[in-house]
Amino acid sequence: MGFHNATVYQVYPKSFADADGDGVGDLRGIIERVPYIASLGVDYVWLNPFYPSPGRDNGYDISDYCAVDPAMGTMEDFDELSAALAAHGISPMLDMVFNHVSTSHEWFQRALAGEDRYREYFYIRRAKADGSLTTNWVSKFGGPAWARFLSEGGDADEYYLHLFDPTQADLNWHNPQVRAEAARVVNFWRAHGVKAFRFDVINLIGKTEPLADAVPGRDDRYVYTDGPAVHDFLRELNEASFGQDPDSVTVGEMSSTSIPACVDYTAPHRRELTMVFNFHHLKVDYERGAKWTRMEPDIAQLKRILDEWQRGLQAGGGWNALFWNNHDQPRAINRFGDADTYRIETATMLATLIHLNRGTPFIYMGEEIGMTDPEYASIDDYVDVEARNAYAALVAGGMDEDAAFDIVRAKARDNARTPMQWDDGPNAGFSTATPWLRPTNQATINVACEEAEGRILPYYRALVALRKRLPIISEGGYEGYAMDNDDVVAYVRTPPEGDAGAARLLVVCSMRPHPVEVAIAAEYRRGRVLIGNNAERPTSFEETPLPATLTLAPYEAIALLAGDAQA
Ligand code: TEU
Repeated sequence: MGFHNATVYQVYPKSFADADGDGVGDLRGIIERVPYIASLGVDYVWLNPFYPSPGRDNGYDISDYCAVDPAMGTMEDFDELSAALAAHGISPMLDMVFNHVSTSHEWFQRALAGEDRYREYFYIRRAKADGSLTTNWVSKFGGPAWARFLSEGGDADEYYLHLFDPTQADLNWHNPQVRAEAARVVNFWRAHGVKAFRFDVINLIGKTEPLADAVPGRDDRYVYTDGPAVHDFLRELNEASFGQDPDSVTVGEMSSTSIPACVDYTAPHRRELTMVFNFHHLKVDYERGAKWTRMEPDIAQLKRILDEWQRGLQAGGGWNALFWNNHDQPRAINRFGDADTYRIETATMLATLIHLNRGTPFIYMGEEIGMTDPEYASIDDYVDVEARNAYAALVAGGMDEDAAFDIVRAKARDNARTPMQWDDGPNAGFSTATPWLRPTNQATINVACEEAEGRILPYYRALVALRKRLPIISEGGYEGYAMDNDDVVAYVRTPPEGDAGAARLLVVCSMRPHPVEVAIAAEYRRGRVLIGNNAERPTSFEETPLPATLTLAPYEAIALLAGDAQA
C-alpha cells in the first residue's frame, strides 16, 4: 500500500511556533518551520484542531468546523501552509472531532432555542421518574456525563450527554442529518486539497440505543465504546467523503478498544479507515488501570500488549498507527526510560522500537529532539481541564496535596503541550512573547543543539529514511522474539510476500537502565547492523560473529539484518 513507507509528524499548533508574537502558536508559525518539518523526511503532518473554539479543551471543543480560529490565523494561511507542505511532498492530516461539538456551536445554540431539528442532533433526555440521570455514565474528565439542558421555555428537567467536558455536547450519530453534516465537513476540507484525516474518539459515536446504565462497579466505557453502529457510520462517511480519494489516509483514535474491533476498522476490504490509534500500551503505568496513579511501567505487560496487537492486526489484515507520544500523553522518555542519565539512549531506543515495526509511525513534535516533561513545581503551572479536575478530585478524595501533585506531574497532558524548543532562549525560540505554557529545559534540549551536535535528531531522520528504502520495514511481516525475556522488547520483521530477498530483520530494545542479556539466534550472529544507538558496536558481525548471548548496554537498541539483505 502506498502509505506503508510513510511517517506522520504531529504538530500541536498552539505550541509549535508563534509568528504573531502573542505567546500562542499559529498557522503562520508552522509555515515558517516547514523547511524543518521537511528535513525530517516525513510524509504527513497531523495538525491538532485549529478551528474556532472557546478553548475549554484546547480546541477539541469546536464551534465551527469549517473555519480557522482567528487566534490561529486565516483560511488563506491554511491554504498557504498546505501549499508549502505540498512543495515538499507532504500532506496535511486534519483532526475531525465528530463525537461532540462545543456548546457554543450554532447547532447546540439552536437546540437551546427550541429548534427540534437541532435538538435531534444531541442526546437530550429527561431525568428518570426517580430523578436520576438517564444513565450512570461518568465523564472522562470527571463528574456525571449528563448536564442540565436549559433550553428556552423547555423542560427544566432535561439533560444532555457529554462524555467529556460539559461544554462538549455529544452528537447523536443515529441521526442521519448529523452523519450528513460530518460528511459535509470532511468534503469542505477535501475541497481545500486535504486527503488525510484523524478522527477523534471515533469509536464512541455508535452509542447503542436505548442508552443503558453500566453495571454498578463496572467501568462504564464498555457500554458506549465500539458500538456495532460505528462500522456502519464509518463506511457511510468513507463512501460520502474521503473514500472518494483513492490516496486518502485516515486514522481513527480508538478509546478503550479491542483487536477484533480494530481489525474491522482497518482491514482494507471493510472500507472504513486506514489505521487506528489504540492506547493499551500506554496504560502499563496505570495502577489498577487508573490513570491518576503512580506506578513504574510494567514492561512484561508492555511487551505482551505490543506483540498481541501486532499479531492480531497482521492476522486480520488491519493496520496500526505506531506511537509513544501525542498531545494527550506525558513524554515517553519520562515514562519508559531515564530522562536524566540516559535521555539520548531512551529516546533512540523507543524510536527504534516503533519505527522498524509493522504499521505507520507517528512522531509527536519535540520527540525527535528528545523533549521531556517540564519541571513544574506547582499545580498552578498546569492548565489542562483534565489535569486540574483530576487534582481537585484526588484532594477532595482525601489525598494530600503533595501526593496529588506528584501524580499530576507524572500524568498531565500539559507535559506534552509545552512549546516546541527551537533554541535555548528564554521562550525556546517559540515566540517573542511569554508562551501560554512555560518551557523549562530548553537550555539543553532544543532543535539548534540537536542540529549542531545531537544524536537523537539524526537518528530519527535515519529511521524515517530506512522505512522509505526498505520493503522489509514498510511491507514485511511481524513475529515476536524473546517473549520470555522481560528486560527487552524484541521482534523480527520477515520478508514481504513475494520478496526475492530472504532478509530478516531482528530488532532488540533494552527497556532497562542497566546491562541486560538477550539470546541472539544463530541466523543473526553474522548479521549487519542496520541501525543501533550504541556507538561502541561494529556495523557488521560478518568477521566476528555475535555471541549466542549478547549483553546490551542500558536502553540499547540494535537492528540486525541477516540473509540476502536487499538493504
Ligand atoms: O482524546 C481522547 C481521550 O479520551 C483523551 O482525553 C485521552 O483518553 C486521555 O487524555 C488520556 O488519559 C481525544 C483528544 O485527543 C483529546 O485531546 C480530547 O481532549 C478528547 O478526545 C476530547 O475531544
